[in-house]
Amino acid sequence: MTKILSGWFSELCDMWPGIALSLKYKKHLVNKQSKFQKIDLYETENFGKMLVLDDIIQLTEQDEFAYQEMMTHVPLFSHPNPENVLVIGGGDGGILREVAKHKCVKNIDICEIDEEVINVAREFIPSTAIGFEDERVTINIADGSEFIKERQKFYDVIIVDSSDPIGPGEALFTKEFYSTMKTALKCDGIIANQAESFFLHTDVVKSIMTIFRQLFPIFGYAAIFIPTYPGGNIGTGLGSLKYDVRKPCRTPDEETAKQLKYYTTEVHQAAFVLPKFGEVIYE
Ligand code: 4ZY
Repeated sequence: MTKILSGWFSELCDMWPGIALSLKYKKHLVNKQSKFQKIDLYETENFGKMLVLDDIIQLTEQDEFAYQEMMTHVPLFSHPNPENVLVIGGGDGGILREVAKHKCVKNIDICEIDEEVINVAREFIPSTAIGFEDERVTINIADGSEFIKERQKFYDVIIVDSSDPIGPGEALFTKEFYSTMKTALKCDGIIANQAESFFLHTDVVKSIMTIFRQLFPIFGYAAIFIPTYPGGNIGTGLGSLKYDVRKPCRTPDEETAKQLKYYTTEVHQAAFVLPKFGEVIYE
């Protein structure tokens, strides 16, 4: 763990050189090494529990809703009748919690490579781990690319909740990976991924959009505001075989709308509108 000040966690990473977000914490509750990565969990002063993998913040209880809602509801409300949904990664359970809000969904598979992340979430972050409790969820501890070999043309929506393209996460940002994922989508399927910040990681986002342009007739990037990700923003990349991901074709019912804190039909559409300089990701 890298610390600048005692009692503060500082996120130093070569992907965002010279800038580091720091959070003050009360307790360092978990510090373990799994087969795949270092797992830390903090009780912060102001952002609730914070999950950190290999020294990179994965979520805080205070603002995780922004990422989980947008990663989930942008692809799902763009599809008229999503029944089979796959989440790759997402071991904290937050995306599952959001997918489960769609009553039309019949089957939710999660494919997480590191069981220890699920165990830590279940023990310490019940607000996201509640996603595992939905009876439509099946947990698969496996490599995503291997898992989908037996699920060809099966999914309506695939959500890739990855960490950053450094170390093990790098494979989840390649054309090879998305070509493989495409084979598991139905002919009108939609894929969404963690697509980094258009502000800080323009080249990474541009590369994702280039891959999606080559594989999907419809594609785009929706920006998300979130204080505890690098630069205070992140985005989801969308690739779609049929439906226009920029215009939702369903809307949250009254009960679901009450549970949502970030996503609205208006936010869905507005998230695709980038500042002028951001449009470079489509060049
Ligand atoms: N899995 C979400 C996530 C996104 C970005 C970063 C870390 C985690 N940096």
